[in-house]
Amino acid sequence: MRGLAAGAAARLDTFVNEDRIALAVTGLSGAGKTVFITSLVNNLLALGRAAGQGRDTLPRLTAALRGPDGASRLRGVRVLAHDGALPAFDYAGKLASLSADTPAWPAPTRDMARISLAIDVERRGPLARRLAGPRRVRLDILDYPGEWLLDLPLLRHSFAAWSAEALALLRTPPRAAVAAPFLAFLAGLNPAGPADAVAIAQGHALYRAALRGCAAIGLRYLQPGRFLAAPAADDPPFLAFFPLEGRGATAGLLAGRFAAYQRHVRRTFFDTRFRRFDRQVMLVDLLSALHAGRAAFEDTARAVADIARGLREGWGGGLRADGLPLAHHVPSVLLGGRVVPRPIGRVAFVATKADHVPALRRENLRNLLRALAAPAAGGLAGPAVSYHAAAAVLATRDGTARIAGRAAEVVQGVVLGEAQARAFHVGDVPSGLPPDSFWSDSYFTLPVFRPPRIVADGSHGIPHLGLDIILAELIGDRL
Ligand SMILES: Nc1nc2c(ncn2[C@@H]2O[C@H](COP(=O)(O)OP(=O)(O)OP(=O)(O)O)[C@@H](O)[C@H]2O)c(=O)[nH]1
Ligand SMILES: [Mg+2]
Repeated sequence: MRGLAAGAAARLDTFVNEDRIALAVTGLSGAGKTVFITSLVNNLLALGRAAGQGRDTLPRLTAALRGPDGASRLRGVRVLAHDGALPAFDYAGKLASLSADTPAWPAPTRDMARISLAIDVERRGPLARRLAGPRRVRLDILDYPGEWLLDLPLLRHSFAAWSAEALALLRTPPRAAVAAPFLAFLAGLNPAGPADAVAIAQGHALYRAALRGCAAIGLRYLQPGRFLAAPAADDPPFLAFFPLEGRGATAGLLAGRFAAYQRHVRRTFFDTRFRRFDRQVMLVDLLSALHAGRAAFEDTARAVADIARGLREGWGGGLRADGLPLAHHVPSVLLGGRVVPRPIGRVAFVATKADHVPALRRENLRNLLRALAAPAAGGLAGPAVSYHAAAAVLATRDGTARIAGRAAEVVQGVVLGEAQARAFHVGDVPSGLPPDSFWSDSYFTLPVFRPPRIVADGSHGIPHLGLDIILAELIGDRL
């Protein structure tokens, strides 16, 4: 009896005092997800450790955490033990490489990973404080590849419509040159002929090679995203498709595989994982896209717009009409703990690595991102969408230098492998879709800077630009 009462009291305590925020961090490969999460965790831990005693690593979040008396309501932050349901985000390993004697950026990651923090906060009002204990907010942070999101728009299409769109793109430069072997294969294939397993396997391999070739020249709008990874031994047979126009046995077979793939994506990603997020960060490396040239930039723009649209339709439930019986809904192992599905409440689009450009250009960068994403994401009832230009790890200082006889705003940083800081004027950042003339001045450079010195024990936080504003915007309301 007493046990039952204790159990009920514990459940009541959990219900009243615990909250859970599921924050998904995504972006195409190299966008800066791993660095972003490492810095975010490090700065939250440093802030929690200081508990109002001065080391304010995230000023705007601190402001959101201020109680009516002006004092910080933050009582502590710690990393929760991993529950093993998903690969753990290797925070210690990433921090070790950033804070090593010779600091290095963490290596690229491929899989999704999760880290959970416990944030203890005092309640806002004096009455609430008297009636209930401090709140425990569990922040689950998930790192997942944006390439998966690029598959969401694919769910909207029939095989014929997808094929027509994909092939029209592949036949356009610069894709056409990279995809030449696949296009030649298609030219020799009779869609009305019998479905030949060997030819279909060859077509699939060539299509995959074409997508990877496109990725190698900086293109980003590549579907399905899963084809960019090396083929795995346990790939299901329905994955082996490629776009094909026309009717016939081969086209029919490929359409069947395409439909099976759509069901698979819906079931494994959309219906289970995707629905559990309630806050979303979408990181975009616009500077690298500008650096890679017009075709790569336009491809990134298309990817951003499509992802924004996919997220929006996810928010609105527009893609969920799969009609699968309940038994097909795999229980979520993704975020662990109590899973209470709720719609995504807030989304932050972030242009990353903004420490490559001085302050004025950062504003342009933010506006450029807004111009790319807002037409697809904005103007909706539903989630609050914000736009940012940020650097999760600040590797430069702003400065001025004389360039061609005139004072110019620059950033000063040490290029990886060099010893001395140098001034960089990487190029202009357009504040909206770049005009044609932008692409004729090909002087946009993008050095890889050495990460700053970071105190390994995590007590000082990691210098950043704007991480606090993003956090305040995304989770401030729930703390
Ligand atoms: N200067 C600077 N460089 C950054 C910053 N964030 C990321 N970078 C650079 O971008 C590279 C990629 O960052 P990651 O965090 O590994 O990117 P990711 O999205 O996790 O990439 P994948 O794991 O390959 O998908 C890093 O190795 C750094 O060179 C930043 O805030 N400032
Ligand atoms: Mg990564």
